[in-house]
Amino acid sequence: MGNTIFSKIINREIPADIVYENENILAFRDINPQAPVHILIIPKIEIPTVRDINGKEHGPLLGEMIDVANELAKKEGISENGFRLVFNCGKHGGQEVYHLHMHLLGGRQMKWPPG
Ligand code: DGP
Repeated sequence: MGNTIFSKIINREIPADIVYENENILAFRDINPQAPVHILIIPKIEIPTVRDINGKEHGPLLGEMIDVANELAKKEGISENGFRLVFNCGKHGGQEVYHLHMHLLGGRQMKWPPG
């Protein structure tokens, strides 16, 4: 089961710096960090993109992903100054890995608009 590099991380087939895990969610540090704190929060079930999300079905899971982001932001000391949560979706969204993931970025001033 699992076609992406993130499935391999979930299955411990390749290593990652895992910072959080429960039965539904895994969080680990991005291999190519774009900020002092850059963590990827992923569901363990395979959902390729935001396009595949159905609010009714996946709402609780997405809520849990945000709870994890808030918990990790506090733990990493970036909650008070703020942070950014990003889902890249598809080609124009800049998505590289087709296993749903939320980027938690913080520890520096973010710019807008994004590149
Ligand atoms: P996106 O462009 O939204 O699909 O972001 C994918 C992110 O995944 C990108 O920031 C780099 C990260 N990444 C890719 N491969 C690995 C890996 O093997 N390990 C870790 N920790 N991160 C990875």
